[in-house]
Formats: sequence, structure tokens, C-alpha cells
Amino acid sequence: MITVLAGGTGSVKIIRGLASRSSKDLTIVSNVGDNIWLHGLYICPDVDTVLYGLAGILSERGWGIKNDSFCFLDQMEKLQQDVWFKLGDRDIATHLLRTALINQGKNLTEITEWMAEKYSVSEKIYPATDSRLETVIVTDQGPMHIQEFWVKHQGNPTVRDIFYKGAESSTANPNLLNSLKNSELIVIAPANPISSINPILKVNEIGELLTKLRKKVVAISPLIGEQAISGPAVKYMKAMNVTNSPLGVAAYYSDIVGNFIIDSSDSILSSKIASLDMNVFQTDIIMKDPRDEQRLASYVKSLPF
Ligand code: FO1
Repeated sequence: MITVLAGGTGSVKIIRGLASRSSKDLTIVSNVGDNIWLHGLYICPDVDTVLYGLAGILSERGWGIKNDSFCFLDQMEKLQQDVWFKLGDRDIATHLLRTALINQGKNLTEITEWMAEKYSVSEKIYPATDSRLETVIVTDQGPMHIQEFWVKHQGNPTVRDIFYKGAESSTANPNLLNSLKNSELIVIAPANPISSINPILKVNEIGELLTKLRKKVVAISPLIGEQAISGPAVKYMKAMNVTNSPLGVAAYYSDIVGNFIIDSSDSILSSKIASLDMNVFQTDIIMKDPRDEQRLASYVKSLPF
């Protein structure tokens, strides 16, 4: 059994690669720090990216449903509503049903299980917590929800700090913790360490449990050289004084990760990463198409530990 800790766009590629071989033994723990209430709907972007990715309906953009239309949004604009967050018409069906189930008293884990079944996804997807946990970006223009920072303000404000509102009182589903304990391998996807993975680690018991399971945890670097493979990782890392390099990511994860995969082009860093008490592996970590996804997934599964 394999469990993957995941964010959104960057993570879904390795998840698809792993799923293409062993769907029933794959569990995904999804970040919830990006979740947001808009227009009375509860939107869980990272959960949905994984769901749509595994259902084969993810848009090429890396979020939302492929070939979606935006008539709802056009109408909202005519009614002078905020339309900075592009909700597609088909995508809205997911948010609408999720919100209805929340209003019926179901928790996010139950709802996600129900959704996975409706989308014919056989992999288990756990939201990192059913508690409210929100990533807040503190900027020169004040604190704002991560979606406001990244989508509404296009990542432009200067970042001063990042925190996870609600993390102190968050709890993890016992089945999620069991899945981590029972996994032969725990994979940290090549995701943003600050905004995708850390909100998962901040959930009470998850980070602590992973320190005990460190030897079977492998992280795939989300950076090659000083650049993120995608997204705003470097901006967030600099704001949190984490060096923007695979070594910086490895040091950031060193309490919970015993194995680290870097791109072959970063081989010069391997002895420094190894000195963090990690096994270091090198391969081509860029995933441009399904063949790359399967190749990296096979590599991860064949690691000798
Ligand atoms: N990202 C954008 O850059 N612009 C959008 O308008 C946008 C809308 C959106 C709607 C639904 C959804 O599930 C995701 C959406 N995203 C959008 C992606 C999202 O902001 C982030 O990429 C994730 O939160 C990071 O994992």
C-alpha cells in the first residue's frame, strides 16, 4: 500500500502514474488549506484536482474540468459579483453537491468518499482534516486567503509570513492515520512545501506520526536547481526563509523524510542532502506526459527500502 501526501496541479501527475498500476492500494492525503467559500459554495481545489485527475476529466490547466464552460460566471459578472475565481459550469456541480452534503451535516471525509464513488474513482482520497484549516498569506497589503493572494492578486503583494488558521485545533481522521501506519511507502508529491504539504503536516498527529515513519517516507523534489517545476513555491519559500533549492526543501522536510529524490541535473547536491540522514536518489523528475508519470511512478515503487 502506498499513501501520497498531495497538493494540486503538481501532485496529480505522480498520483496518476502510481494509480495506473495499483489503484486499489493507493491512498491520497489531500491539502485542504486552499479550500474556500465563494458564492455560498464550498470549494476544495486540491481534493478536486486529484478527483478529476483520477477520473480522467482534469483540464489541461491543472484545475477544473476539461472542456468546461463559464456561463454561470458570465451571469454573475452581469450581476456585478466577484468573478476572479473561475468556476466552470460543470465544476460547480461538484461544489454544489459538496455544499449540500455539508449542510446535511456530513464531514469532508465522508463527502469526498461519496464524490469519489460518483466519479468512479477507486483510490481512497482523504482530506488532511475535517476541521477548518486555511492557509493565510500575510502581505504588505494585509493578511489574505491563499486564493485571494494567488488568484485575485496574482501573487503580486510582498509576502511577509504564512500561517495555517485553525491548524492548532485540527484533528486527523483515524483511518487516515492508520493508512499512514500501514503503508509500505509514503510519498510526498513534488508539491509546494509551504502551501501544499506543510498544511497537511500541521494537522495534529500527522506531522508527529510521520517523524516516527520517516524511514519509509520519500519526497520528490518540487524544485530543479533554484526554480520550482510549477507554481509559487519559490516566493513562499523565500518568505519563510527556506533556501530555494532541493537542498532547502530536503532540510525543511528532514524531520519527517528519510528518502529524497532529486533531478539528475542536481546531482551535485546529493552528498549535502545525504548528510541530513537521508537516502538520496537521482532521476529525471519532470513529468510532461503520461509516459513520464508512469516512468517516475515505477522508479518510486522500485526504491530499495
Ligand atoms: N487557479 C487560478 O489561477 N485561477 C482561477 O480562476 C482558478 C479557479 C479554480 C476553480 C476551481 C478549482 O478547483 C481551482 C481553481 N484554481 C484557479 C486553482 C487553484 O487556485 C490553485 O491552483 C490550487 O488551490 C493550488 O493547488
